[in-house]
Amino acid sequence: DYDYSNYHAIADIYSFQDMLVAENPNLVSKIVIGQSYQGRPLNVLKFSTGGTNRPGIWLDTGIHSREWVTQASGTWFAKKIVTDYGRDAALTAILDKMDIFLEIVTNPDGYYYTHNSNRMWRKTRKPNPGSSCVGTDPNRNWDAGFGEPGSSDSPCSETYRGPEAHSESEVKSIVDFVKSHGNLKAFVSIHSYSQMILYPYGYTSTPCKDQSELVITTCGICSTMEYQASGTTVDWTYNQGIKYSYTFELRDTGRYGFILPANQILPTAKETWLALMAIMEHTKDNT
Ligand code: 0X9
Ligand code: ZN
Repeated sequence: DYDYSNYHAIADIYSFQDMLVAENPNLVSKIVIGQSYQGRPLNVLKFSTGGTNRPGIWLDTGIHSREWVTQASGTWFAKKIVTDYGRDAALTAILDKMDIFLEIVTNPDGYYYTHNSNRMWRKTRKPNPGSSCVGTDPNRNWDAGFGEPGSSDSPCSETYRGPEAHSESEVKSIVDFVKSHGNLKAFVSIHSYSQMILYPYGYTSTPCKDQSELVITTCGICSTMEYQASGTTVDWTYNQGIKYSYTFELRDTGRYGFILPANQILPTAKETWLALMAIMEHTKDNT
């Protein structure tokens, strides 16, 4: 049985996904939205109880590969959804109206690299012509304030934005999916660390037009910006018309940072699920 209280190699997470589909064929399917630079599949779990192109909720974890508590939490969310459907009234009501899409290993080449070479790797693993430095920051690569302050044009930077918007297959595959789906209503991109919920924008201090609604939905610990960051995922999804677009930053606030001890995985996943449920319910009630 899968051990949700420990960190896992990419092969384990991939087989977990296939098992979940095999055990819950009427609820879960696997969509391959593309492949990574090194050729790994970009797997998305689709949780759906029927219908055609129902309004959708997107969740992604691990776009920054070293943020291990996020992929681990994503795995737990997947199990939680199949456990709670038909048992928990709130989750059941969400899935009777909407589909949930969950990409757990959003940067698979980076995740593999964090297990086998450098635990602190953040970016993609695509080489940069003319530089010995590898990789692009997949949270600076989106076409939303791309190239503005809050990202770097240096391939050696941890926030290198890439040669152009959507240059990274791991990003472009989500872009293509979002556009072809056309009916996503919420989008939560999950990072660590700092324990915050962020809403658009990161690339400009101009408030987004839904700021007042985005704040009341969940907050507590919500804010915009944090620090300026351009080309981020949820600024792009918000500008695509997905109103409920949030970046989460999970545990902790810096004591362990990215190297969060495994005994904090379950508490992190459980507290994060409460915030996700609040956003998903609000989305359902306003869609
Ligand atoms: O800098 C990032 O990409 C995110 N933090 S992380 O430590 N996970 O890398 C935060 C981006 C959030 N957006 C804004 N700062 N507006
Ligand atoms: Zn991150």
